Amino acid sequence: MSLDLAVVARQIGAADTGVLALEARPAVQRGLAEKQEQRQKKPEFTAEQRSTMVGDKQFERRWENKSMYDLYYWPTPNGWKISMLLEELEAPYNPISVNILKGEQFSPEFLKLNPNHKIPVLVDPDGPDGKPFSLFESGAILLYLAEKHGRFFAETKRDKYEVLTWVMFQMGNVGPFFGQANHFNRYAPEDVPYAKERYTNEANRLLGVMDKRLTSAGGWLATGQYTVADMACFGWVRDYGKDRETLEPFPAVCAWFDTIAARPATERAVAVMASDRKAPTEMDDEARSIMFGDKQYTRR
Ligand SMILES: N[C@@H](CCC(=O)N[C@@H](CS)C(=O)NCC(=O)O)C(=O)O
Repeated sequence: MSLDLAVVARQIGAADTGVLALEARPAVQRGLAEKQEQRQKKPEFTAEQRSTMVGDKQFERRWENKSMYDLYYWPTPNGWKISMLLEELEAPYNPISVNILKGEQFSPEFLKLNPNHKIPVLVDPDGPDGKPFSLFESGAILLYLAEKHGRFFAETKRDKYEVLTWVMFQMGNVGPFFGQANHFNRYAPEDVPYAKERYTNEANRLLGVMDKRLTSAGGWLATGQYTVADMACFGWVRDYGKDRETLEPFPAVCAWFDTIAARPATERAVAVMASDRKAPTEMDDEARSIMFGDKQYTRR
């Protein structure tokens, strides 16, 4: 995997001296100057180019550009939320692969960033106090970035709490229940009809709540415009509603979903590491143990 203990240590402020000394080396300075020149010629990178910028390259880029975020990432609904926002913001970021099917989330380096061993994690080299700042929990990351960049959030206090309400709605309801519905419908090793029915009913109930809200609130969940609350829910609807028939009873959700899916930023965001995603049928026993079995439940 692309995690480097020294890099992580630096990001979270537990700096490793070997890493800090690198900046001063002439070869590194030359490399940085060349990269700076290239950047001036071609400042924008495609999502695909960015997704390959791991390891040394990613490390060098951190020195160059204090506004370059690191996004510890895997292409899932919780990961997409953050790549969607970063792409909308056109903020420079390094997507760093954390292959959760291979157990990379359990590495000591990653546990320092998120003791709950889940993606996404964002590291801002220029945190609120000017020092590197690391966050986990996708809702917190969305709100942090939206506030920092002053976009996709709110101008007034009333709107701010509308956005918070619908972000919390996603974090407390949509994520957990859609997640369980997907688990029992697609991944569970045995058929558990009661669980399938309960979580499918809950997911559909939540789609109904969203449908009503979108109908009465101008086509967006929170404030009548596109905000992080919509981004938070989009990936879950995309995953749960893979089979379009699931969404058809909810026309306002369908319209909302298609509008967001068609945004160029969304297209770029969901393309990041897309080829690494595995269907449930492609998961081997090792991946199942990591996600749902003994490896997942080892106390760390
Ligand atoms: N509440 C967390 C949930 C994050 C989450 O469940 N991430 C999953 C992928 S979507 C993960 O990393 N799972 C790995 C594991 O549980 O070991 C958030 O919103 O950030």
